[in-house]
This record gives sequence, structure tokens and C-alpha cells, in this order.
Amino acid sequence: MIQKEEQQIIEVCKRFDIRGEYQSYEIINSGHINSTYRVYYLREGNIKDYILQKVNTYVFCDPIAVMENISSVTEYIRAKIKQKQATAKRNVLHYSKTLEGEYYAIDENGGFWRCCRYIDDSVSFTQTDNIKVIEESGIAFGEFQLYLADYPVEKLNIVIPHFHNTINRYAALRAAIEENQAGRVQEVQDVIDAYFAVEEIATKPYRLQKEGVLPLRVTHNDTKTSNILFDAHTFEHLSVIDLDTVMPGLVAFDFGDAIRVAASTAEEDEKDLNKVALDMQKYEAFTRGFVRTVKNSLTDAEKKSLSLGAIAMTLECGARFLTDYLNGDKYFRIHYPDQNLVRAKCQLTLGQDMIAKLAEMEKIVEKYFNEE
Ligand code: GN1
Ligand code: MG
Repeated sequence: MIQKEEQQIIEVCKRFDIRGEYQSYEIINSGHINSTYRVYYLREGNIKDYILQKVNTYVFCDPIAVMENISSVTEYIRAKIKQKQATAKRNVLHYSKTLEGEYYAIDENGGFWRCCRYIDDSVSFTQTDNIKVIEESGIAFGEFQLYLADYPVEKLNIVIPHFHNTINRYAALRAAIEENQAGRVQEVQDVIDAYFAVEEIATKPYRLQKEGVLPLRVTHNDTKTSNILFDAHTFEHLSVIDLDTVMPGLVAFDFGDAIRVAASTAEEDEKDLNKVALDMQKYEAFTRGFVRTVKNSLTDAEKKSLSLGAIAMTLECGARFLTDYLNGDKYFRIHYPDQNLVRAKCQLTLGQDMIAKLAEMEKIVEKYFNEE
């Protein structure tokens, strides 16, 4: 018997211009915000698969603005890639239009859906120990930066204002403590204190931007490893995905958020904190790929800020998990009751380890900027 969820998926797919016969679907659980499904169709004897997503409109209150950014940015990147190679088929996403010609469909309950072709023969990783893949990740996000370097920034909708405003994120943590909505403040006082002990360094890149030292560029703003697709056989990078948060930002934040995930010894929600640290070999691999790619496009201040960006992004993300835990888990999807606290403690441990290793991290960045 077809269950309610499947029925809904079939109905939504009918709204998009997908040819062929529906076969099946599976849930993809790696994101914390949107609901993602992989849907299989049979067309002329071949299986064609699609990524169908229900956008979280609590987080993205203007999803049409999100889709405007995504369609415009993907077309921009497609044109850039076509200038240097014959086809961009597997290097950029293809969003499907509805029969009415929109990039989204709204269901009978107001749910907001979008659909894109699954890139053939591609894989993604939430975490990997494969150094080649980590270096490729650095190249992928570096290229993304270069593709959008001359994108007209005034065309971008600010879909989540103050997204990487670390000062605001700390203010939200203070408000959550004050409100204590879920009654959890007392039990995590030590974690809260530890977050405030590193506030100064966590907010430093944002302050440097405010002071005009670091420029705003068009950035991805959610550069975790799982947001890159690789060729399933060669592990070469194909495309950067999840363009929901493309907005003006700091290059140090795209570098830093990627390091938070790609160069960690553990998953984002590792419970055993003894297993959580910055892996310097992974850090060097990502840095090598990224810096070699963006080398000629950064200011001196930006170059110096990259390692600090990793500290800021790790602690900011952790502070957001802690804030959500105190607010009663309204923002990030959780799979067990105290997962947001586990995530917050893990990111804190990683951030503290980065602080201890900052000088070493900076040296590695410098090495790749200075190589011939
Ligand atoms: C969220 O759901 P996902 O993986 O796209 C969040 C990011 C966080 C990330 C932490 C819009 O991203 O900012 O860094 O979780 N996205 C939003 O894993 O808040
Ligand atoms: Mg995202």
C-alpha cells in the first residue's frame, strides 16, 4: 500500500515536468533543515533519479527569494564553466521547472517544494579520511569562490539576514539563556561558560569585516563536505550543491566552515570528546586545494584571516546548536533528544583544539600562499 508520504511525493513530482513512470523514493538524512528525497523514475528503459526537497519555511521565510538566488547563481556558474569546457552537464545542478514554468511547487498545505536532476554517477561524503577527496574539496570551494567573484552582488536576496554575524549569534545565545524556554540552562552552565570564554576570538573575523579590514564577497556560507558532489569512480569534484545560503560573506567563513567538517577527526555530533580534534594532515590537504585555487584573488588581510575563520565558524555553529538546545530544538532537526547539546559540546572541543593549534594552522596557510 502506498503510504501518505509517498503519495505526497508522487503528487508533487507530477507538478514538475518529469517524464517517465514513478518507481520509488528514499529519504536522504544528511541535512538539518530541509527534507530531502531521492526519487526514481523509469524513462525509455532507463532509471532517472531526481532530488526532491521540501524547503523548511521556518528557516527560509521567503523561499521564492531563495529560488531566485539559486537559479540565477546556477545559470551564472553554468555559463562560466561552458566558457572553459564543452559541457557543464555534471558540474552544476539542473533544477526542474513546473508545468507553469516555476522552479517550485506549493502543495495543498502550503509546503514549498523544488526538484533537480540527480547528477549521474556522483557521490558525497559527510566525513572522509581520504586525503585526495579532502584536497579536491578545497579545490571545489575555491573554484566556487572564483566563479562568483564578479557576480553582481546587488542581485542577491539576503535570505537569512545576519547569517554569519557571530556577534548576533552570541546575542541569541544570551537571549536563550535569559528566556530559558526549555528549562535546560542550569544543567549546561559549564558548556555555556566555556562558550563565553572563547567569544572574543570567535567574533574576531566578523569584527574585522565591520571595521572594513575584511571585504565581503559572494560566498556559499554552508561549505560542509556533504555539499560537494564527486565522481563516484575517480573522486574528482563535480559540483558544489546546497546553494540556499549563497549571500555576501567572508572568504574566511567558507574556508573555515569547510575546515570545521573536512579536517575534524570526528563527526559533527561525536559524543566521545576524546576523539574530537583538528587533524592537521586533513587541514593541510584542504588548505592546499583551496589556497592553490584562490591564490591570486585574495587580499593580504583575507589570507591572514583564513585560519581564524575556521575557529569562528566552528564556535559559531556550536553556539547555534547550544542556543537551539536551550530554546527547545526548534531550528535544527534532531534524531535523539539531546543531539543539539552533543553537537554543541563537540564543536566546542574542536574549536578549542583549533585555538591551541592556530599558529600551526597559519603557518600552513602561509606555506601555500608563498609556494612558487
Ligand atoms: C545547517 O541543513 P544543512 O546541512 O544545509 C545550517 C548550517 C549549519 C549546518 C550544521 C540554513 O545546514 O548553517 O552550519 O546545518 N543551515 C542553515 O551542520 O541554518
Ligand atoms: Mg545548507
